[in-house]
Amino acid sequence: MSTHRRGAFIVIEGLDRAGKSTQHARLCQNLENQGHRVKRMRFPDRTTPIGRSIDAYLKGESQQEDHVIHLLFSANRWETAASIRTAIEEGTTVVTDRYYCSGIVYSAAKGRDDLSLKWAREPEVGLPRPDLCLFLDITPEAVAKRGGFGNEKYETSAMQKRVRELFYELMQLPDGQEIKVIDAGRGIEDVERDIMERVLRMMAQTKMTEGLESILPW
Ligand code: Z5A
Ligand code: MG
Repeated sequence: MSTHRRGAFIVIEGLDRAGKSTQHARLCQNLENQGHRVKRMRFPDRTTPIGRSIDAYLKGESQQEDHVIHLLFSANRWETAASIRTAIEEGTTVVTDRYYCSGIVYSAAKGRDDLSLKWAREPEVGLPRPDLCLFLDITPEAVAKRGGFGNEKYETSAMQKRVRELFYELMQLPDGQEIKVIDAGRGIEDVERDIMERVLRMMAQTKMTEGLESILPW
């Protein structure tokens, strides 16, 4: 049996302004302080040609058909898939700010009969599967205290409410296994401590000598 230890694959997910980017930065720093090599990633990655199309769409500078933008978000993950696997194989821990759960729920939240949760998940099948997905949950009331919505496409209260419901629906399905809910309505340090505890527990429980799994079909 191989004794080679791979890196871990950790995802921070959650609602708009739940504090994902804040906690992503802190988690990466905390892991580095403990001696881990860390690769920081975020989705959408707005720096690639596909990412620039997504950026223009989110800012309202261009239009896209709902299925098309969905597939672009997915393609934006697929263009990084090989680099995630390589980093993890080399022993680097990869931490991403949003990943495929956002991809599924934001598109499905549009409420089209021809864009269900199941349809939205299909293009993600085969991507690297996270060891742990931390869902930063916050109530609409608590998020309202963090200032008004921005100007991007999905930043409306109706959309955010539906997104939250769909995140909870996703957790009841097989993908729910690696999703852990974090109460993100608390102070930054409390959330940070909770996240670090969950990550260390996962690292202790996961067989890091076995390869990373892929997202499976339902
Ligand atoms: N999207 C999609 O449709 N399909 C996909 O496949 C993917 C994404 C990957 C852009 O995402 C949009 O793309 C998003 C989903 C969709 N649409 N929406 N809504 P993004 O990740 O680029 O969006 P963002 O603007 O960077 O993230 P965010 O969700 O708006 O914010 P956040 O990262 O969760 O929060 P933050 O920037 O860390 O914090 C927000 C503010 O709250 C800030 O002032 C902090 O200082 C403050 N904060 C943070 N934590 C706390 C606590 N604990 N207490 C008090 N205040 C706090
Ligand atoms: Mg963010």
